[in-house]
Amino acid sequence: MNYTAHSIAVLKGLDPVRHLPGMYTRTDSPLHIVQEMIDNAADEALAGHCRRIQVTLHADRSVSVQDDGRGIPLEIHPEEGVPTVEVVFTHLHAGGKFNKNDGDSAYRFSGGLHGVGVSVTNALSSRLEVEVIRDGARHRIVFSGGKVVEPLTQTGEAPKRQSGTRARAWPDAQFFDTPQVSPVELERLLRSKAVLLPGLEVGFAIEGGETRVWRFDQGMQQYLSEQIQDELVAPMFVSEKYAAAHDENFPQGAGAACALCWTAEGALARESYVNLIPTPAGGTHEAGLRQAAFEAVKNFCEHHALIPKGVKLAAEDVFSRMSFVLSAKVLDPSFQGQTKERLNSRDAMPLVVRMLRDPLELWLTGHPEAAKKVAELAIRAAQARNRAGQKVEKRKQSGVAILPGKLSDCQSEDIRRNEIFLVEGDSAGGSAKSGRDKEFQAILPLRGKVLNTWEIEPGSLYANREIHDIAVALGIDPHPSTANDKVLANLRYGKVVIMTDADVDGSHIRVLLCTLFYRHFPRLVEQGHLYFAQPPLYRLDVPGQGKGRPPRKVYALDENEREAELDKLRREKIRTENVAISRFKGLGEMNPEQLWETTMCPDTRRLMRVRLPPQEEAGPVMNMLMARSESTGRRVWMEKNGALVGAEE
Ligand code: 0RA
Repeated sequence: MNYTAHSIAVLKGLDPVRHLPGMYTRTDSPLHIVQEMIDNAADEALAGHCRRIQVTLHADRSVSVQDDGRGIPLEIHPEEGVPTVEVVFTHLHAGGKFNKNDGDSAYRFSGGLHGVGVSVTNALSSRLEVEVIRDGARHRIVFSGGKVVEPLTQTGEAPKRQSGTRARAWPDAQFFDTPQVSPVELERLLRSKAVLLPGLEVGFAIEGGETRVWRFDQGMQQYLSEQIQDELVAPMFVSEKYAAAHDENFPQGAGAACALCWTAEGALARESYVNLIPTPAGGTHEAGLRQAAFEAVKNFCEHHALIPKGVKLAAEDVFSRMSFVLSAKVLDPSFQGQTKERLNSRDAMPLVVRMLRDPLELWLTGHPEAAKKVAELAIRAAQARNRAGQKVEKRKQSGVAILPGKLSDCQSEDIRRNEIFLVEGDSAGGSAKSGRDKEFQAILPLRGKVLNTWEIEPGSLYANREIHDIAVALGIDPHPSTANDKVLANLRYGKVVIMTDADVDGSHIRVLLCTLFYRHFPRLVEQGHLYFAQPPLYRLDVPGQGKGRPPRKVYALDENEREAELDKLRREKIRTENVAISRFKGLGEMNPEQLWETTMCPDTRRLMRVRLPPQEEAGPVMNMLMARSESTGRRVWMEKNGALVGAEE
């Protein structure tokens, strides 16, 4: 454990959790604090010590979770001077203390929605009882509101070989929107644990009601077969692969398991997990699966010359009829979205690609007849997509003037999918041009500062070359805010992305572009077509680590991410004193591949969509910011607030 005195002081008590529960868990229902208890038991199963987990929803709304694992350790904790079981339930982050740094420990990949552990459950419960059986005895400790009310005592004998833990929590209704744990959600969660831990028996009982037991000896393969009603195009593919010690790119044990299949029709079944935690909103691991499947099928098609002339396969063509269960193991996963149900750890994408692409390609090659059926399905999807694209192509060409010379346009005709990046400066424009996917991404480099158009008459806008080029590239004309959506009929890109440096000049250009769109192309913003790219703020230069581990660069979006990345490096036993951290100055500092991966690739970038507040609120603020007569004080405001308020993609 590498806790400094400072972090112990900060992390110790549970009062902060009771003060601001929303910072530590979801508070819509107690499900998530119950989930923490279940995750603990599941982690014990993951470590191979537990065969059965029993969960009971009691009539008084308390929930108990029982496992036959080793039993939470009881010995006095060397630093805290109280029994370890007490530490587990009373210290934030205690979950991380189970040897997360030890390369062999299964707990390295343990879940915990926010990694805060079961102490949060305790803090938000009016009562919590824990019984531990181990070393031939039964023991019990009881808490209330996170504080010990009955210290650890031995309550009886037990057979020598018996062991396990039972925790029963009474979630405190005052912290939750509803006091009730939804049995349906609980069931789904428990079933998923059984799916992901083959052979584990998971029981669920509602006191005075029904009981259920799940057990999947064939794990996700069995589960996926049960979910799919329709005929498979090819037999199911199943694979599991994890990084070995001293892997060049990934920490030991990181990797993925999956079962996948294709059906020509009917409902799809898609589920993904990270460290056994459900990710209903997908994320970077699913993006990796999609990429892996795409590359494997595409390579197979190319080797067998299956693709008809004029057809170009896209990832979506391969993915759209694919059902899967994906279980990724990622060190220190980070989640995104209001409900934290989407994985956004950047390295999960290349990780899953690495672990699944080659096995799938090998499998396709080994089952050529089945693989050809999959290929045909994807090719048909591509042809259908191309037909749909041709309809809009007409639109794309009609009435558009000659495109500006410095525009590097994309190839696709699929307007909804196409994107244009408005890039500050020619050098960044050059990187973006080589880094992009020219299939659907266009680049328009902008030279210097854009004109402040707040007080420019619509009629004289085009006198400015830059603005003329932007309008022509986008295929739309300036319009008043009262215009209807027909003014967007010839829009050539579904996403218009402003990509500027993360410095003062960059944010100034961002503001000027926002002003242009807000004032003169309001329907574009209203319809949600305008975005900001978010280039990373920090670069970490990690020196080479001896045999086979070359130096590498890691990017972090902000301070939080920077600290999380440093943590991860420490876990990989890399001395972070030798990691040079630089604050990023401009897009031009990144090479094209890095720019692609961090800022442009749809699966790994962070885009922010620009949203419009109602006109009557935004108007006066914009005037304050942009009118010539209002110059004082606004530069400061702009540097602080950037531009219009955005929300994540
Ligand atoms: C770390 C070490 C050991 C047990 C556990 C964790 C453990 C935690 C929980 C939480 C719920 N059920 C659990 N079961 C086990 C045991 C280490 C040892 O005995 O050597």
